[in-house]
Amino acid sequence: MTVSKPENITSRSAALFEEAKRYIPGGVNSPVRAFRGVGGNPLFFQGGEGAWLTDEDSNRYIDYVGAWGPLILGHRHPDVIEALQAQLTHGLGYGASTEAEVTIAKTICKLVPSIERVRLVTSGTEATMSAIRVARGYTRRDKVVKFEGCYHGHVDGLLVKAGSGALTLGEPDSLGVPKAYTDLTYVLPYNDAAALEKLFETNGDEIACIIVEPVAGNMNLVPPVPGYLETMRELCTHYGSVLIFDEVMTGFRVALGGAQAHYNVTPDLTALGKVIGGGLPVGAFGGKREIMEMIAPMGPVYQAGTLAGSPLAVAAGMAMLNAIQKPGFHDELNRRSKALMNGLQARADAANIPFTTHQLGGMFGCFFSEEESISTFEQVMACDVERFRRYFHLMLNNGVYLAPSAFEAGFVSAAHGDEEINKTLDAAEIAFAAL
Ligand code: KE4
Repeated sequence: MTVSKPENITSRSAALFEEAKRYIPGGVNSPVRAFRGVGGNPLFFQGGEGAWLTDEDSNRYIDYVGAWGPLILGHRHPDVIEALQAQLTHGLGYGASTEAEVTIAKTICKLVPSIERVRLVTSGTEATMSAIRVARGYTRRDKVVKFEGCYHGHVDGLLVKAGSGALTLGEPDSLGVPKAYTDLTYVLPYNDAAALEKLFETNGDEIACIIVEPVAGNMNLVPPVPGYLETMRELCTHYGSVLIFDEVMTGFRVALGGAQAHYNVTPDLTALGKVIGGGLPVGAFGGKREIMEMIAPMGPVYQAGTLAGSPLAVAAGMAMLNAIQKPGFHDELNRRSKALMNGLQARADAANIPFTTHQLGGMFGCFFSEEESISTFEQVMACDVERFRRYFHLMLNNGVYLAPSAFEAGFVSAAHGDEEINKTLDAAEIAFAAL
């Protein structure tokens, strides 16, 4: 595509961004890509290989976004490419069932035992939206509990104090969402068990469900404090509410069985996405058979999707799920992520930069903060976002592509080897010295 390059444009990415803004709101198809959280023009990428991305000006970067989590094997893993090429010889999709859908459903139920029945959709948003609808249908209740800083996709009733792009834009509440919807949504502080107990004492019998990121990854990375998830489980069991773990990001990433396996807390429903699509559009929601059988065509809760279970997307997802089941996969991913965090911490300390890290499996979070650890939305919001912005661009200029927002987690893939980790730490040493 030839894009006219006005005089003052210094790069092809910038030229493409100017062109994009003439046709796409903000020039992007998802807000966080616009670099509003870090300033400057967004990069446009021409391709990726392993742990590396190449932008439209042929600059190469070590990629810690990984398409926001799906690419746990890195870009263009041979198993995924091969699976896609094989499916292409049969077709792109039929709007009818295929054997591959049975295979991936069986695999998800095997790897996440709390999931007895699962329905595929085409995004994480659809997964969480559908899980909430079936929880409301099952309990015949309307109220939903979510947490400040947690993001579950752009579901109308959940865009209140959302994380991720909504937080990055500094407008946690979204216009266009009727007040009537958000009147049904309680928003509580994350990691505050007392506030949750208090709400259930007064309103437990009207609460259809809790939806939670069992490890918050959309206000940067904030793990649950000990006992927090267990409290949710006890309250939902006692009051007959449905506990929904939104594992769109944590699923298959913090552990093979997700955060629910890591913390040994069993939700009633789970939302999945990202990794299960191998980089193509797949989401899923599933859980207890008695709840999931409320869904059409078996039950009265309607849910549907033209491209649900797309053979191409399922082929990519299955290739990825097979690869991550190899013995030691997650131990090695955890080791590499830990090595990266330890290295960053050591270099920040050496440069006397207040810096805090969290890491779990192939996910990590870095904060410019004096705090030993970060466990609340308030602590996240008190971090030095301006310093993060400078850090982001210093790292970018040294060939490392981090999430363009202080409110996002980072992702390590199996393709991030010693070379990539060491180059990242070298870039960080330069960056910390300049902060
Ligand atoms: P999608 O509808 O974007 O596929 O998934 C929504 C979603 C649901 N739940 C969790 C825990 C999520 O993290 C997400 C989406 N994650 C963001 C990144 N933090 C997607 C990036 C974007 O919005 O462009």
